[in-house]
Amino acid sequence: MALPDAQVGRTRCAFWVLEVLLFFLLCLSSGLCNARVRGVGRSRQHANRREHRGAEERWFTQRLDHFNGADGRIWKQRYFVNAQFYRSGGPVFLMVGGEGPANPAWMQQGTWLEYARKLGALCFLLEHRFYGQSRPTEDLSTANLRYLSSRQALADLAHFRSVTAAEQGLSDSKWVAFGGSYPGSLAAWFRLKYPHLVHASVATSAPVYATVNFPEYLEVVRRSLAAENPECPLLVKQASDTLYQRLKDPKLYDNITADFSLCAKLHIQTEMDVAYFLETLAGNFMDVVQYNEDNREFEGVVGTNITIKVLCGVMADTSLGDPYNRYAAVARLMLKTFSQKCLDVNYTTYMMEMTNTSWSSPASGGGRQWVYQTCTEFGFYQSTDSPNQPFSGFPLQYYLKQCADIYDPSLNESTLAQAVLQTNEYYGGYDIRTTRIVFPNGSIDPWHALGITQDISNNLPAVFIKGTAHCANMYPARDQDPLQLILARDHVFLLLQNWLRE
Ligand SMILES: *[C@@H]1O[C@H](CO)[C@@H](O)[C@H](O)[C@H]1NC(C)=O
Ligand SMILES: *[C@@H]1O[C@H](CO)[C@@H](O)[C@H](O)[C@H]1NC(C)=O
Ligand SMILES: *[C@@H]1O[C@H](CO)[C@@H](O)[C@H](O)[C@H]1NC(C)=O
Ligand SMILES: *[C@@H]1O[C@H](CO)[C@@H](O)[C@H](O)[C@H]1NC(C)=O
Ligand SMILES: *[C@@H]1O[C@H](CO)[C@@H](O)[C@H](O)[C@H]1NC(C)=O
Ligand SMILES: CC(=O)N[C@H]1CO[C@H](CO)[C@@H](O)[C@@H]1O
Repeated sequence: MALPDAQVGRTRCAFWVLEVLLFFLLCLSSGLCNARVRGVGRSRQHANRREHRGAEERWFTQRLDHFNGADGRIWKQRYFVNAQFYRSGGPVFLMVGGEGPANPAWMQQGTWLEYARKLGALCFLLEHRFYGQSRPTEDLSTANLRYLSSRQALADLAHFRSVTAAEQGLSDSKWVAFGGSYPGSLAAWFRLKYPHLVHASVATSAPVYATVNFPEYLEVVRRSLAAENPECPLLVKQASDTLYQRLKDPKLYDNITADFSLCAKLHIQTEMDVAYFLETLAGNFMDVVQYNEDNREFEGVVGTNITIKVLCGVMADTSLGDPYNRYAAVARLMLKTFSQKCLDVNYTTYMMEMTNTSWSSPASGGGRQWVYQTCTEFGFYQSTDSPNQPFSGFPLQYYLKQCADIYDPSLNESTLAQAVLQTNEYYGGYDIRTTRIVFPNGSIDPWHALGITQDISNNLPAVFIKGTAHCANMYPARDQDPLQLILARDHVFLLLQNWLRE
């Protein structure tokens, strides 16, 4: 269930995920597209269940700090190779890892391999530093996390690309970067910052614009629910307002405990407890919208048959009582779907897990690291600070306080605002200036609000996929794929084919 970036910035395509979910979706990514991660604490990490399946893992030596020539410390970064489609003289495809363990399932399945087969490409997947088995430091202390940033990750990619090309005679080959969600942004930025190393990029569902507060995420959730049934977000709003009010009356805690099948009696001590509880419940809707009908057969993806249609069906079902009762029914449905007996929401436990700096702690699957990146580079906080969205009770301050509580009391709104400004200054935000990057986006994916959604130029096209969610075009094709999705995959292929001739 929930992994932590929900709490702070849910991204991720479902796929990287190897972990298993606990109860809402989980997805602790495994890399490419990351999903949201919430309640890391509450998620269990069986990571790497499938870690060795198929693809052989290899290790590459990297420097800890690419930006300090006086620091000679090194570490080993994990990567995977698939040479099965390679034809001499063909391009090299590099899948960029993201905020979770790299999922070797990508070496067996996925649209990019289809492209590789047609184009004779050699395929690599490089795990992101500080995630999965790519562990540059002995633990995840806040001091060590200073070496975790998108800039260091891009320098890892550049070094991997240069050395691998030199060693394997691939220096004259055209390298193409792929990624979805945060790694989609990295794929775009890799081309932007290292144009001599990367010929083209496919940046799927990529949030290229950093922003401290991201209430637009929930606005898209509202629109995506409304597209199913205009009443649906209104009913959700009534329900969450009612719940928010009831949380103010301790006499109702027994009722709420029973209604939402909580594992322990509701016990509210701080505003953070309230916000965490409300955010967890809203997470049911956020996850379902973000991954609506994404390919559920993909190896490693948390599969469920719960779609926007199903949730809105429950919200409209008058036999379940008033909207508040239906909202509780949604929560119970999600528990049942993920075979959970009860809803374990405890902010104190979550904090204990998020502050644990051990590589063996539950939050080391990516939650502690990703939230650190949101606190120091991107923000992306999916707050309720907009009147045009249906949820209540988890404002920006709730997320900012976590940065201070988890990492360092000196992290506050102004330090993050500065950092976000610098991120956009460094990469250009929406105003990215380079060539040969395609930006596929799904119309119902809440992340498209921070993505490139219109062609910037002939050389920087957007590919719009009506009716799909986060990273849909990266999954293997299915019979039931909508026409738009099929066309989008073909469109990206034609672009690649043309670009590789240039
Ligand atoms: C709370 O639960 C009690 C006992 O089940 C029930 O009688 C009462 O109506 C409930 N109150 C609310 C506001 O749901
Ligand atoms: C949450 O967990 C903490 C520490 O494990 C415990 O002391 C507290 O009672 C729990 N709160 C609830 C509401 O269960
Ligand atoms: C989802 O699938 C399960 C098992 O196949 C089934 O029992 C359940 O009714 C389905 N739920 C929905 C909402 O379709
Ligand atoms: C951190 O997590 C590990 C693994 O779950 C556990 O053994 C250790 O006691 C935890 N450390 C703290 C300080 O809670
Ligand atoms: C934020 O923290 C910095 C130190 O890290 C401090 O100088 C500044 O006054 C703080 N700002 C606010 C708004 O608390
Ligand atoms: C949802 C969304 O923003 N979709 C955009 C994706 O890109 C196309 C351009 O190809 C835009 O027209 C869509 O609005």
